[in-house]
Amino acid sequence: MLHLASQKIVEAVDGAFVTLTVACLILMIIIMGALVWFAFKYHRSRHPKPARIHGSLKLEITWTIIPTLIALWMFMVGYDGFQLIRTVPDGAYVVEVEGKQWSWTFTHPETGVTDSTLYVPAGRPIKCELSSSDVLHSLYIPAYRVKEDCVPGLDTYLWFEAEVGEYNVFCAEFCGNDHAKMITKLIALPQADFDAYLERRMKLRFAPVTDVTKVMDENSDDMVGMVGDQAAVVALYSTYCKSCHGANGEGGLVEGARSFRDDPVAKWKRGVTIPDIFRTLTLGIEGTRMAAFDNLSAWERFALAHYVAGFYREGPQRSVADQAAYEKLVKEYKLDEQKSVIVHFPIDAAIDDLAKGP
Ligand code: HEC
Ligand SMILES: [Cu+2]
Repeated sequence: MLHLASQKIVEAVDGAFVTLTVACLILMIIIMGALVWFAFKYHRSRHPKPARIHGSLKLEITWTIIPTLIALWMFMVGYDGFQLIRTVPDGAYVVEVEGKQWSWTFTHPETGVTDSTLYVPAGRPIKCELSSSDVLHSLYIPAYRVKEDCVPGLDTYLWFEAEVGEYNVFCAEFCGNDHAKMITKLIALPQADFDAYLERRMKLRFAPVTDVTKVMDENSDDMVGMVGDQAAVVALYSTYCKSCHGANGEGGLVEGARSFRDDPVAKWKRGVTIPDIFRTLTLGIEGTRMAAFDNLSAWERFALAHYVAGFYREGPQRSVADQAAYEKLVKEYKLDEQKSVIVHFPIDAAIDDLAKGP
């Protein structure tokens, strides 16, 4: 086992937990024991005439001082660990974490890479800077015994250090509908693999959208029309869309959430071509719970648009239709002229376009 700086946190938290549980157990035995013993000893059959007691200074001082000392000792037991948890070691790798109904976004500020899975370099302190764009959330990584609230308008943080491996990440703020669904993974990689991960993500993020067709064509043996890495797309969908639209696009998990299996022509507000869905994802639908997903890269939105369209369109004609829709998207937004940074997607043009109506 690696020697991790944050192993001390694990030991302190577990130590405090066990110590306090044992202390409470002992106190419970003493108190409940006395209760039962007195009930027996002073039962009316044995002790028919109750005594009137008017205070006892000695006793009162004793039962004030002893519990105060116990409480102070409990504070010290917790405080040791608390200090470790609050003190981030120098040179920690920073990840920005945003909680949003109902998913996590992890941003690596040096590279601008964002992901819904928390990738970190192993064996190095990681500082998570927490924020929330709507309600309270709480980032919880049980394996490393760290948990901290994300509070809108307040900067909070936590730190840990991970061994190579995969761990659960939860939202522990159980005061609303779907925090329990904000489940993702912490994946700690050796530094070299982590660097490769960042590079891969940067390529995706800053790739011109036209590169996606290449990926599409290369992988198109049988799976014509699916964009890039299907597992990645499914993971994106599970993270950002499933909680409202359902694992199979059946919809209805929150009120009004569109079923992607509906007859599209009759029911969809914004139309069902890839550019239509792409626009829905970029702008959201005002006044509904369908938010803008402009925190996702254009590639991610594009891939999701394909995936969503795939729920109602099956068969080989799909690729043809998608190809045509894709050409339209590229033309409409001049995506082929955009050398790299997709974040500069011409959103104004899209808004003007929408204002014109269907
Ligand atoms: C918080 C719940 C929620 C989440 C998460 C969510 N949606 Fe929606 N979505 C809705 C609701 C509600 C509507 C219906 C809005 C309306 O038209 O009234 C909708 C509508 C849509 C529509 C149809 C728009 C139209 O033309 O009628 C598409 C496409 C869509 N969502 C895609 C997605 C994708 C892709 C994701 C994941 C990136 C996603 N949604 C995440 C709630 C959600
Ligand atoms: Cu939450």
